[in-house]
This record gives sequence, C-alpha cells and structure tokens, in this order.
Amino acid sequence: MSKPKRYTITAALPYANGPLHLGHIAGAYLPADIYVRYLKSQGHDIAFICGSDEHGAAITLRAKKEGKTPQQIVDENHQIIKKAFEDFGIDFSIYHRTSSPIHHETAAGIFKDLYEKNAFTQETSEQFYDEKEQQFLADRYIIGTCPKCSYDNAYGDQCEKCGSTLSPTDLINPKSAISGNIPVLKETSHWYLPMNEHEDWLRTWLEEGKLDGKFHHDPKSWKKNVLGQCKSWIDNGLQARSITRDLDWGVKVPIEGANGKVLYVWFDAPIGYISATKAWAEQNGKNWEDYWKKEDTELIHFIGKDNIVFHAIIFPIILKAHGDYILPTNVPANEFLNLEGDKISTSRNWAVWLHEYLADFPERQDELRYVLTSIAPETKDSEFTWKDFQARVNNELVAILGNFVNRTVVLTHKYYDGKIPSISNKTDLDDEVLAVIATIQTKVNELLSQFKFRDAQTEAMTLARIGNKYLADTEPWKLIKTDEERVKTILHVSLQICNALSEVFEPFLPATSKKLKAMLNSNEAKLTAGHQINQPTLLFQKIEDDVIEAQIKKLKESNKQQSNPKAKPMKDEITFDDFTKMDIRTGTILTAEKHPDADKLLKMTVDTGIDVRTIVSGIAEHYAPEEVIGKQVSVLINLAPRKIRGIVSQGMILMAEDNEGNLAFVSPERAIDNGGEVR
Ligand code: B3M
Ligand code: ZN
Repeated sequence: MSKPKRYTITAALPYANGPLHLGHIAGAYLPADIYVRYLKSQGHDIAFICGSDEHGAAITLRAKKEGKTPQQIVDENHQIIKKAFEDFGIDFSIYHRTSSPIHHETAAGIFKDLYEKNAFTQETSEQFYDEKEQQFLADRYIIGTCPKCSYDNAYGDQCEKCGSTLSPTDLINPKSAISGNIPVLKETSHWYLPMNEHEDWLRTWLEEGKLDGKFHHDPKSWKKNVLGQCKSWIDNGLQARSITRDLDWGVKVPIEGANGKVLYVWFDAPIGYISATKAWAEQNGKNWEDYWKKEDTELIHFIGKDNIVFHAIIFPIILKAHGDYILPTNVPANEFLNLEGDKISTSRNWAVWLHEYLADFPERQDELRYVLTSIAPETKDSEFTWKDFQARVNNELVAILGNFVNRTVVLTHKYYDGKIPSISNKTDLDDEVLAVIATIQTKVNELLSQFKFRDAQTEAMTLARIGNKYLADTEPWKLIKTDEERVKTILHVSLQICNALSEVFEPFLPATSKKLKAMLNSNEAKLTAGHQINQPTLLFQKIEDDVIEAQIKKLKESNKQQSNPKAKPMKDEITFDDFTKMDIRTGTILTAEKHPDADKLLKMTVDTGIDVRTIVSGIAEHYAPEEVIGKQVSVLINLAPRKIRGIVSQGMILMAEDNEGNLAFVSPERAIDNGGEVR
C-alpha cells in the first residue's frame, strides 16, 4: 500500500436539462466511482465532487422549448439526476448545483480576481443578433452548417457531429436557434481569456508534465486520446476566447457596467467543482483549501471526450492565472458509448435512461455496472446492446462468480454447518491457487491505478474462474465419501477465494461485495478456521429472454413507433419557417419523353397552374412516358433550376420510395386545381 494521499476527484457536472443515460454513466461517472472506491480501499483521503451544471444555453433553450422557466427546468432535472446517482450507488462526497449562492459567489470571485490581475482582455465586436427575439445569439443559440464536416445543425460553439470547436461566425448559413431567423450583426463588448498567451507553459505541462520548471505529473500516465486532442489544439494555435455572454441566466459578471451579461457557462461550470468542495467541507468539518491549493493533493477530472479541452486547457489556464490553485494531474476522458447499432440521441429518444433502468431493475445496479465496465469506451467508442447485457449477466455474473460462491457456501453448510474448516496437507495446486489470490489482487490494483477499468474487472473475474476450475478439478462433492480431510482443505481454500472476491470486486460491484461479506460474516482480509459463516443467498439472478425483449421493444417504441425497421432514420429537426420555404403545388404532367442521352431520365412538361415548365426526373426505369402523361402530382416549384444532362429542369416532382427502391407518385387523393398549395 502506498502512502495515504489527498485526492480531489471530479466527475463532469451533468447539464440539468434532461436525465442521464447509459452513455453518461459509462463515460464519466462509473469509472470515477470505481476509481474512488479503489482509492478509499487504499486508505486515501478523497473529495469526490459532482453536481448539476445549471447554466448556459442548454438550459435556457430547453426551458423555452418546454414553455417553462430555466429555474423550473433545473429544479426538476437536478432532482431526477441526483436521485438516479444515489439509487445507482455512485458514492459522491457531495452532489451540488451551480445555481447555489456559494457557487455564484465563488465563480464571480474568481472572475473578479482574474480581472484585477489583468488576465482578461475586453473587446468590442459584432455578434449575431436575433432582431425579432431581441437577443444576441451565442453558442447553442445559433445553428448552421459546420465548415469542417458540413453537418447542418452545428452549434455556434461546437459541432456535435465532428467535435470541432467553432465560433458563430464560422458557421455557414447561420440561423437563430430560437426563431429560425437570419441574424444580423450587432456590436457588443465582452471579456476574453487570451489563451494564446498560455501556449508555452501549457505545452510543457502537457507534453513533459512539468510546471514552473518542476515535475508535476507523468505525461505517460495520460490517455493518448486526451493528449492528442490537446496537442492538436495547441498546434493549431490557441485563440482568445470570450468568457462572458449577453444573457440573463447565469452568474452575473461582477463588474460595474456589465449589466445584462453573465459568465460563459464553461467559465463557471468547472469552478462548480470548487464551490461544491466548499459546501462539502463546510458540512463535514474539512478545509476546502486542502483539496484545491495544496500541492500534494492530486486533482483528477473524469469526463467524456467532448469535454477534454475545457478540462485540460481552459480550466487549467484559469487555475494557473489565479495562481493559488493546483492543476489536474490527470484527465481520464472516455470515448462514446453507442446503443443497439446507433449513436445515443436525446432528441430521437434513442437512449437507455438511468432512472428508467433503475425503475425497471431496482435490484440490478451491479449488473449494469459490470456490463458498462466490461464494454467501457476507454480507448475507442463501444456499444451497449440488451442481448449482450443479458449474455454477460447470465454467462459471467451468474454462471461464474455467482455459481462459484454459491457452491462453496452451500457445501460449507452441508458438510460443516457453516463453520470454516481447517486447512492441512496442502497440495501444489492448493499453494498455487492461494498464491494467485495475491497476484490477482495486486494486478487489479495496478490496472485500476492506470485507469484501465475494463482490464481490471476482467482480471477480478479471472479469480472467480480460477475458483470454479479449482472446484471442478478437485470435486469435493465426490471426495467427501473417501477423503474428508482433503475436502476440508478444498473448502477452506475456496472460502479464501470467496473472501478475496469480495475485496477485488468492491470497486466494481459494491452491492454484491457487501452481500458477499455479509454471507461470509467477515470484513477481514483473510478468513480463519472455525469462523461461522451465514446462510447462502444468490448473488445474481438469471435474466430471461422476455425481460430483454421487453427492453428492446421499449427502446424502439419510445424512439418512434417504427413499423418499418428498414426506414431511414429521421433527418435533423427543422423549424416551421424552414418548411414554409418550400413551395409545393399540384400539377399535371402534359407531355413526357425519354431523355435523348440518359436511360434513367424522363423529360416532362408540367402544368403547375401558374406556368407550364420542363422538369427532368430520374424515373424512366420505373415509368414509361405514356404511363405518366395526364397524372396529377406534387411539384416542388421553387427549387433553383438545374441543368440535368443538358436540359434545364425547373422544379422537382415528389416521389415516394419503398424499401426495395420502387417509386410512386405523391398525388392528391382526388383531382384538384393545378397550382393548389401542398403544405
Ligand atoms: N455540463 C457538459 C456535458 O455534460 C457539461 C460538463 C461540465 S463539467 C464542468 O457534457
Ligand atoms: Zn462538423
């Protein structure tokens, strides 16, 4: 065991704009909890900090969408999230919130301090403004096409598709997210963090692990994906980043004349870790400064990959610029978890929500922990499927861990009334198995200390496999008739394995470990002969097919009542204004002929009610010219004319396509005037 140390462990503050799903859990909270439990088992002093992130556009936009106030939104979601964490057994020292007075005070205080140290610049610039809503449009308030990957719904601060960090003026065809309006530019003044001035020390700190010329951390202990992202940011040149916004929801900028301005959510949110620590320290008779200002404290941030730059670049700049604070010694970020073959999506409701899982499986926290750790997206994106969940629970937890413990405890009761038998005349096999217990314990701890939770859990499971194999090889249930002394030794060894399992699995499966310790009636590192154990209870129950099928069905139904599983997924949401831009009319096809140079194309003339025009359409493989003449159809008439194989096409005839690629006209259900609006 290493010398006890002080640790501040943080897990990303969830936005209180909706509940948690399994992706969040696998990304940040479960690994953080496992790590904290491991550290505690080593006797370290821990502040495990989390809370709701209650500011920013994520909240105000959600409030607008639901017709509620931001305060209502955060109050509702904070409760749901907090309870889900509790029910799931994530053991935070405190789950705080950034709407609390102590947070506002702390965040404003740090801003003021940096302002007085001249750590910011103030600049006036033109920013997008929604005239109808009378509001500046920053961050998620503005959407448009991503200049890097062409994704249509990129936000003003980030493209969620390719992960690029953007600024509103980077967007192609920017639009207001609240009204769909085209914004105008308007002058406003803000404070900026000149990140460019911090490049040098950041590079040395990240690449060499040195700070102010001294050793700070071992950069080799950081994940490659984290260092890679940071390096590419710095290589591209850091830019000044505005840290205030024209909004009325958030921490007020604590400077005279800054009315109507609040701190940028990513400025105040990480400070939430500090304010939460203050609240916790106050309630527990601790000194918060020990956890943020003492150089021998290790600060570690658990997050998902979309939060890397904020925790490994921007927040460290803030902490360093202040001067009194320690910097993180590691930022173990995970990649993303996918679900049943698709990206998790809140807007499409393609997610397994933690609070719903807990309502459906109130006694199966550890099963979920086990599976999420088995598939943790530690180095690349990974996938959760219900079938795989069932298989891992049944084939691993039930068949290996549960089965081994059960057989051992049942036999101990059957032969020895639950009294641990003595050990004598050990064989080589016994020695080997006893030795392997310690080896595995060491290995698990080593892997945990390197944030390799997946491997660590596999290693712990190896001990249960070894136990099972030991029983299968020695067959005490047969030997009992011929060699009772030998059986005593076998069960003694098996019970020691059970006890070791209760220890190595504690970080991963805390509830199971507790149950097992209760069964063994022991909290000691080793069991002693003569010790009385309790009656066996099952550690895990098999999950039946119908339970899994019900979950799959629920997922698909809540996603959308999908009658056609092959139907393409819905495109990104558009506003009503987007829709009304399309002018679709009823029209009648007057003439049709094959395109002279293209087999797939028909050249048609169409009476749209307002004119007769030429339209070229790729339907010649589905319809002969004579079949379409006289048909009334729907025509998109304000589509910009396009030249198709030498002929200018003035509009588009709407067609529906089935799973096999067959086409059908979208025709009015009865004949009506040409030029009728379709909407
Ligand atoms: N709320 C973003 C997120 O949930 C943000 C994390 C803040 S950590 C200080 O992805
Ligand atoms: Zn993009």
